[in-house]
Amino acid sequence: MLFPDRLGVVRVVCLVAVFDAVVPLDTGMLFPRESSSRELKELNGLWDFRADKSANRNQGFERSWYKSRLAESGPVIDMPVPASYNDITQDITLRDFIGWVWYEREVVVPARWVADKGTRVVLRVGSAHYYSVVWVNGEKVTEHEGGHLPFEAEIGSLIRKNPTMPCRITIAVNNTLTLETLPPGTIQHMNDRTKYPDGLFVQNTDFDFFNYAGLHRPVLLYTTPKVYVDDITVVTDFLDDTGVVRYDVSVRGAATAILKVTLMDNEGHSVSSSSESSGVLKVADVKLWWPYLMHESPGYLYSMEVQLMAADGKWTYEDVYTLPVGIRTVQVTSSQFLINNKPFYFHGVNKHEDSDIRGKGLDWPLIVKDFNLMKWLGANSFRTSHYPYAEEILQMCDRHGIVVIDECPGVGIKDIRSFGNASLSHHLVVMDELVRRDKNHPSVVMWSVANEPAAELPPAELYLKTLIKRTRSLDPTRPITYITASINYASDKGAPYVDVICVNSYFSWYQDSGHLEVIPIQLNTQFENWYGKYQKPIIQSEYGADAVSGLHRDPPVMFTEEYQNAVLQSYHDVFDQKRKQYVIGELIWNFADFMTKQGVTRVLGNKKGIFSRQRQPKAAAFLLRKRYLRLANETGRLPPWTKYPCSL
Ligand code: BDP
Repeated sequence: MLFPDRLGVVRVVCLVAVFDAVVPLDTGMLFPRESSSRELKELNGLWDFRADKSANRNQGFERSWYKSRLAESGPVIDMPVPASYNDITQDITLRDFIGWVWYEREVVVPARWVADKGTRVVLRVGSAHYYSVVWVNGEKVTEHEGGHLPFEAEIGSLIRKNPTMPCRITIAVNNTLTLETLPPGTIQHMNDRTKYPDGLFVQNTDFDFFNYAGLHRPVLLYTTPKVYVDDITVVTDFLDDTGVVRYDVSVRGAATAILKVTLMDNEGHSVSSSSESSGVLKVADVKLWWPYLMHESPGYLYSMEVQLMAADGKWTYEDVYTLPVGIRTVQVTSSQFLINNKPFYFHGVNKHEDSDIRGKGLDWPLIVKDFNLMKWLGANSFRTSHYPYAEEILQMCDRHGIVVIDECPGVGIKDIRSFGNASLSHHLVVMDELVRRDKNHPSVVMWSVANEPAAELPPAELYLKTLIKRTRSLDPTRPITYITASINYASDKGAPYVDVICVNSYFSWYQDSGHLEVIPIQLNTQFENWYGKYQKPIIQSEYGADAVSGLHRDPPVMFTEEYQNAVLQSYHDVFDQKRKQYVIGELIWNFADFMTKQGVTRVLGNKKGIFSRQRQPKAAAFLLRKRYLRLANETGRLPPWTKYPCSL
């Protein structure tokens, strides 16, 4: 009822057939960048907005709200983009709204874009949670499933139909989660009239963060020539002092084009070039991309400029696209994670895209503050728990040398019905979209295909195996993992297929609450069991304890800053024994407090942050900082003169 007809869901009889049936994406998704041939117009700011509060949430479609201005079919309010809509108003029904909301904005398109038929005009939505339908001047241009990845539509011919008309963009977004969405959820209709008001339905989910919704990332228009660089793939390597950049450029709009590919150092000097659409660029005296704290100049980036020239009978086309390129390698052995052939130890955080008022909306002050905090903390890495983060964040990681485990939105997959064909088909498409978007980021060193799926259920092993196999075929160069919960040892069913074991555990918290003394034994057992069975390197991908900022008690009691510190300290003692063997990383849960759905275990959200939601440190932040700087000194291979003083 809440969804219009879905496009593109291929239904086949068995999971293996699903693998073959999902057609790989055949267009690129390069991040929109200005160049001498490409212009860009951001559509951030205020949009008209209305939630469809009709009983079946379908009035907007029934009455075709997209056909005329939204304000003509009913009242609208101001809504900032990018932002989640949930915390913007005082309306409790909007905060907890389930169903379609409608955004609209009129745009003045530069006259040249309209006049020049040799120009493509592309509308791009950075992310909209969860399901979106887009119209331009009342005509549908695209729809997209999935809340954390970009989608586009070419709208040039549409806006040329009537050049005097302003370009009216309407986007309907539905946050409903079903058994087949990612993450999954269920809608429950509360039909007992002795208990619930007429028409009440609720969204049930099995994940621990608020289901924020809306236009979460920038919406923009950009241009390319009709013949254009559609995609670029780079894979890097090095031998002694020589860097190796294997690349592949795909061109659209013409059968042939003349290309010039130039790799430049960070001062703009050409270091290698080619005129082939795919090939190998060799870089003498290569400057490798190194992680933060592993090298005195981390995050070194070259620029790959791709110039294209093409002609048809009437026109000539020129396109220029510049891609940042970091040259580095990643490998996994039975006990180590190697970056540029050197052991890398993950000392980092798990994050959320989450903050006051904006919810999951992209916010530059927040992004820069978070990077400053991560660097202050001595964190060299983070995991994009539990969904892909904004590309703008990954670009910051590339430049600052922050290593990323890139996770898809496969979180809360607990119901056996979410392991069926339709779910798997969609999950495969999401991995496709994720790899296509993020494949060229040097900071991304591993894919995570799911968080704590109920891997013990009968269909789960084949589901995970298929997912991992597909991801490996999309990107054979990066290791793959999924995140397991150590409390549920049976959740290891996908472990034979991963490269790195990632384990979450909350000893002395969800089990044996208050008993700090269990941590050394249980954590040791956890590691020995996993390594004994699989002989693969292990990352402690989550651990931690809730602490309400400013709550103190000594001896430590749960929810105080002292207890959070004590949990961390006990975990660290075990990490220090095991990291000499096969433990290759530790990621605290969580970087900052974050909002969740309401429930008896959450007081205004999850408080396992080492920073508050407003990014102020708890005691644990100082404990962790001391540790991370020490770890950087011990494992980071910095030359002695750049060692970081732990006493800071
Ligand atoms: C883990 C989940 C994470 C939760 C965390 C917790 O992966 O999303 O927020 O537990 O309970 O199992 O704090």
